Amino acid sequence: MFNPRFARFKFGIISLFIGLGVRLLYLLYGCFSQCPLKKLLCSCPENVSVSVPVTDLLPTAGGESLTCKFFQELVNILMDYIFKSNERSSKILDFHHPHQLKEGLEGFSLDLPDHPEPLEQILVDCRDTLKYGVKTGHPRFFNQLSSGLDLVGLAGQWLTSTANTNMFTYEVSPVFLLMEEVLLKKMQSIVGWCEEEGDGIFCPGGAVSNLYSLLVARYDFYPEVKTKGMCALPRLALFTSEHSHYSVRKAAAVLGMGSDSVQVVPCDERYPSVPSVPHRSRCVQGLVPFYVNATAGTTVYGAFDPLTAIADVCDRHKLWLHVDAAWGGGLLMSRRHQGKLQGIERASSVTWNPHKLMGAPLQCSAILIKKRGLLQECNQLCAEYLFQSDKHYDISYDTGDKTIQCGRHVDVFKLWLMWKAKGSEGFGSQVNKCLENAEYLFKQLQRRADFKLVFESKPEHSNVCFWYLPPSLRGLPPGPDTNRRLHEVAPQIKAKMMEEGTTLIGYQPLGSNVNFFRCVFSNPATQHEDVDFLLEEIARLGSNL
Ligand code: ABU
Repeated sequence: MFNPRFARFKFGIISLFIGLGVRLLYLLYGCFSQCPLKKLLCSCPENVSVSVPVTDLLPTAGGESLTCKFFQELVNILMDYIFKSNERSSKILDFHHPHQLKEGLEGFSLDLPDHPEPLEQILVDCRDTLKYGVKTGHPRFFNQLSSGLDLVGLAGQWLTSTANTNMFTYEVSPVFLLMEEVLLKKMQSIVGWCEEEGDGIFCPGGAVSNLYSLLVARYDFYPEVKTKGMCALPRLALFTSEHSHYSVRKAAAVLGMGSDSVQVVPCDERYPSVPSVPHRSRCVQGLVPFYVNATAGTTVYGAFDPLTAIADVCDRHKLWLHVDAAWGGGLLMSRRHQGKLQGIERASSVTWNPHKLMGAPLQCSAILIKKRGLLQECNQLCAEYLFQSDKHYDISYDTGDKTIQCGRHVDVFKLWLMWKAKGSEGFGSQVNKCLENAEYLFKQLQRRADFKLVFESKPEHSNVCFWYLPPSLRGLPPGPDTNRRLHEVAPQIKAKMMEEGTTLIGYQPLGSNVNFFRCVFSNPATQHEDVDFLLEEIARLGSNL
């Protein structure tokens, strides 16, 4: 029924918001017209042509105007991409098969020329590279644990590339190394370690972080391994759940223990059965147990291993406890969800990837080691051309010898800058939003007859796993034949999805579960309307299967 008082009230509220919006735009314009970026862009000459060779850029004398123009054009290309990534109607990908990209498309050629191409062509190459790539920042990209495009993080990444330095010594990375120390201390305190505890390093991805944990754990028990190798050690055993990340097995193989040294702890639906984690004093098939990996946020199900119970077993049997919180670590930023990692403070090492749930641009992954000094002892070789002991500053900041790398990318600045821009609270809200989206999807799936959840209980993380049931499979009795047909549904829908490029989601089989979709939320740009779109799109693409 029409209520004139309510209508006047609504009109008043709408007018207020429009008024505020106009003022805000005016204010932003005012700020922009004063801002250094505007001044820089406006100082770039308009009449400079980029149809010249790259050799005319700086450091060629007088190359300032052209350099400025080149970057202005590049910024335009990047801005166009960023705007498109945020437009729901734009495609996430313009899919082509590898042979098509290799053959070349509309002037875009991967071949490397003998003669220089003009800057104009270089800019076209930049644009085309983005055109045929995947917009992982699109609100409807659900394919990977890392998604979204944090603009402050992007600014940080750009600054890092501009600085173009190496993280091995303080003499070439003074500010970045101190930022790394600040970040590691902050993350260690969030994990729950005390002031005197904690060491770590940022390294290239969660798999490498996990490899570090195994490397350092082995060194802690058997320091002779560094010089004598595996032949000086008993055959070792390590433990990890069947749903843990494959990098644990890979690390065992890389480190010469062999992937057979990994004892896979079976899972009861989502969780490992703790009692089967072993005793260090007792050999398991002739192997000596020394290390347990517990996962905080499994890759597919987003499940949290029972950390406290596993820590009890590790304490009792003096085993190294590593927590792979590559995916789940972000939940520590949320007061609402951090309790799911109860017990992580008892870990001897932790993997935590801010490039996943915290949205830092790829890549940004930390290995945190509780015992200080171990990383350095384990890895240092004191190459004198880099790590001279007679430098005039505090050489403990030459942290490069802690790593297994020599050259190391600056992965910290973007995270440090994002932390400044959001504060810890901002990260907390971002994480909460991702998990709220997961809960929303879960509720939608509960209501629909054309989808089936893999787990009936509420998701712990932002992973939601489900099957789509096409009309031809609805109502069929469960059994091997139905399963065989269901197994083919997700790949067929995914193929169509990639061809159409409207959204993107991953699928996989796991254990006895045939191919199912895994939706993950880590992009704060995603809204409920995108979740609704995803379900409608899967139903549309699968309607005739
Ligand atoms: N464990 C690396 C990330 C895998 C994923 O995005 O699904």
